[in-house]
Order: sequence, then structure tokens, then C-alpha cells
Amino acid sequence: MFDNLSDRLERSFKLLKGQGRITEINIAETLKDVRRALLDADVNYKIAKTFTENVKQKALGQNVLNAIQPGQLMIKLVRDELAELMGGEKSDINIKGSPAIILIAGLQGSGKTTFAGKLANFLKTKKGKKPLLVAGDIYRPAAIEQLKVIGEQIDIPVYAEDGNKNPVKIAKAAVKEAKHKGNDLVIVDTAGRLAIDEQMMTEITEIKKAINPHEILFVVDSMTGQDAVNTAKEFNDRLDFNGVVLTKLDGDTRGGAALSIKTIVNKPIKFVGTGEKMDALDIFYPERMADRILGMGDIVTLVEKAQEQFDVEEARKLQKKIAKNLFNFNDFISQIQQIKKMGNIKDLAGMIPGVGKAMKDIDIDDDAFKGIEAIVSSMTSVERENPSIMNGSRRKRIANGSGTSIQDVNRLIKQFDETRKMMKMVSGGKNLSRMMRNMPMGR
Ligand SMILES: Nc1nc2c(ncn2[C@@H]2O[C@H](COP(=O)(O)OP(=O)(O)O)[C@@H](O)[C@H]2O)c(=O)[nH]1
Ligand SMILES: [Mg+2]
Repeated sequence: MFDNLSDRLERSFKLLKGQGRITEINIAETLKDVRRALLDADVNYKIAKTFTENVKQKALGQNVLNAIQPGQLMIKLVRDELAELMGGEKSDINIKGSPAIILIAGLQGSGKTTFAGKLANFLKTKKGKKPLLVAGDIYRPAAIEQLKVIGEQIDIPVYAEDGNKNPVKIAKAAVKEAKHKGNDLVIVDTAGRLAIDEQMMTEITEIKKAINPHEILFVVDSMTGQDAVNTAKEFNDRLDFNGVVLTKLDGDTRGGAALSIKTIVNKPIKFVGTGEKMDALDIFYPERMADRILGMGDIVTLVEKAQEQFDVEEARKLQKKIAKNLFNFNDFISQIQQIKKMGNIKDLAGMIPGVGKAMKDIDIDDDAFKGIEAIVSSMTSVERENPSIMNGSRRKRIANGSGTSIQDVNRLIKQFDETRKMMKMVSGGKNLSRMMRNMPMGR
């Protein structure tokens, strides 16, 4: 995420660190570099200019020149300004109302239908809502089908009227249906066009008038950079939406949209999409995003995700086993499965301070553990529980069974042994939260 911008900003600060003395001149140079980095990330020109001017004013106000660690202070100022640029505080979605009605708007292909599903899933699992999804894109038959498939995946009902060509009527009927069936949340997916067009704007405005939504969310593809910002402006002029959803942040996006949109439309970014799967949705936290941009990682989100997926009881049992040196291959596999449940591995690793950049060019995907899992599943249950009995002939059989080589099996067993030793060492009385606290925080 925003790799290039992160690299560029880091280099600007190095410029400062390398200097024996901080002067007004090299601060000015650093800020010029920061501005260039922002422009290259496709941030609006005026915004980039104001940005560096603000940082400069604050730097002078805080007397960076005499600070003990001027480089650090500059980084903090830039970090705060980045967070401010992206909205400062996180903004909640309004789901009060019975039912609460959410209208989704945006261009075709921006990710509306996917987001509608993700949001329904999120509000169902995290807020205990009973959503009804509404298929309001009636122009492409495949669009209705797409929403139905999504609904099935996440076990959420979809309201659709095959053959009805009036999305305003469909939306109204859906709200009625929700009241009738006891759904306390209605999410209306709509049709988009490839570019802004009058007919689409009229239609979505009419839907808005007819159902009076509590929340209108504008969905925009972050890969489209400045275009995203322009589209947002036009939609906002017509719809006066409540918030922005930035999708495809998992891709190779430069960051311009995320950094410019708040200033241009003065509406907060509320969610970001980070993948095609239904759980690839994050609440947008400006400060955490700023940390990630500056390569400081996002430990808070990482820990939150870990806690969400972590079974405390399981962890306690595991700790006992580790202490008694009873950690075996079954535990090993269940650990891997826990990690996999947490989501995209590269994404997660990117939240660890300093790791994001190091892993940028490494190709890791959800299949990263495939070989390991194959090897372990070729072990008998006796072998899994007693890794020490693994002799040469057993290793050979496992290699054959898993379609790997004896070297692969040896390597895994060696790794496993080393991990086990290390785990036993660190587990001596310490608990997990203590270990978490000892993690490098990067700031
Ligand atoms: N990588 C990635 N792909 C996404 C994301 N959101 C949507 N997509 C994909 O983008 C394409 C268009 O999404 P869709 O929801 O159909 O867009 P719509 O036309 O606005 O309804 C689909 O292939 C989605 O799987 C995201 O956050 N990350
Ligand atoms: Mg769609």
C-alpha cells in the first residue's frame, strides 16, 4: 500500500538525518522533497503545497532547529499533517433508524456491489444487524446475479425484482419488505456508469429522494488517483453524500485519492476495501494510515486483528504445552490456520513496523503455507504428536506422500525443532500480552 510514497518520504527524512546540523535551508530542502513525493503519489498540487507550508509553519513554531532530535520531530509533524489531511479522526457510519437505510453510489467497476456485501457482512457480524441487500443495478442481468451470489456467501438475504426496470420502485419496495420481515438495515446497491452521466445522476438522486437514506456512501477505486477525486466532487455536488469508501487499496495504488479526497469534498473516508473477499474491509483510521505511509507499521490494527481471531482458551492450552515441550505438529498446523484466518499474509506483515518495505518484492500469498501443510498432512497422527520419532524412512515416506523432497521435509522438521526450542525459552512464565508489549513499536 502506497509503497512508493513511503519510500520517497523516508528518503526525504534521511536527507535530514545525514546532516550534522539542521538548518532552515535543509528543512526547506526536505520539505521540497516531501512535496515532490506527494505530487508523485498523485496528490493534488494545491493540497501538496498547503501541506508542506503547514508543516513548515509548525516546524518553525516548535523550533525544530533546536530540538534534540529534529529529524524525529519532523517525521512526527509530517505524520500528524498526513493524518489531518485524511480527516484527522475516524468517522462512524450512521446505522440508527428502523430500518437504517444505506445507499451505495459510484462509477461502474468501482466496487459498489462488492462493498455492499462486505458492509452487510461487517454490520451483521460486528454490530449484530439483520441486513437486507437490495439489487438496484437493473441494467446488467449479471449484476443482480452477482449480488445474489454474494448474499448467499455471507448468508444475507437479497431483495431483487427480476424484470422490474425501475430502481426507484425496487428500492422503495425493498424498504417495505425489510420492515415486514424485520430487517433493521437496508443496503441499496445501485448501477454505475463508466463515467459521470446525467441519466445515472438523475436516477440515483431519485432513489435518494424516494427512500431518504440515513447514510449515502460514495465508493471509489483508489487506483484511479486524481480522477477519483474529480468523480467524488461531482457525485458530492449532486448527492451530498456522507462518506467515502476507497476500494482496491490492496493494489498498486499511489495514494493520491486517499490523501486528496477529504480536502476536496470535505467528507470523511469511512471504509477501505483491501481485497475481493468479503472480509477484506477495514474501518478507515487516518492516524493509522499515516503511520503506515511513513513505514511505522500499524501495530494497533494488527493486534486488533489478532485478538479478534485469537482463541484465548486455545492460547492458554498451547502455552502449557509449550512450557512442557509438548508442542507438536498438530499445534503447528493449527497455528498456521490461525494466521491464515487473519487474512492476507503480506498485508498483515506490512503492519509490522519496518517489515512492510522489506517484504514488498517478495511474493507471498495465501498459499505460502501450502508446502508445509502438505508435509504435515502426510504424517501419521503418531508422528504428529511425537515429532521425535521421525527417522529416515518416515521422512522419505512423508516426502513421497506430500509430493515434496526429503530436503523439504528435513528443513521443515529442523525449523519446527528450532521454533519449539525458541518457544520454550520465551514461554518461561511470560504471557502473550507481555510478549506483545515487547514487540518493537517503531516509534
Ligand atoms: N483487489 C480488489 N478488488 C476489488 C475490491 N473491491 C472490488 N474489487 C473487484 O473489482 C471488480 C468490480 O467490483 P464490483 O463490486 O462489481 O463493482 P461495481 O461495478 O461498482 O458494482 C470486481 O472484480 C471486484 O472483485 C478491493 O477492495 N480490492
Ligand atoms: Mg455492481
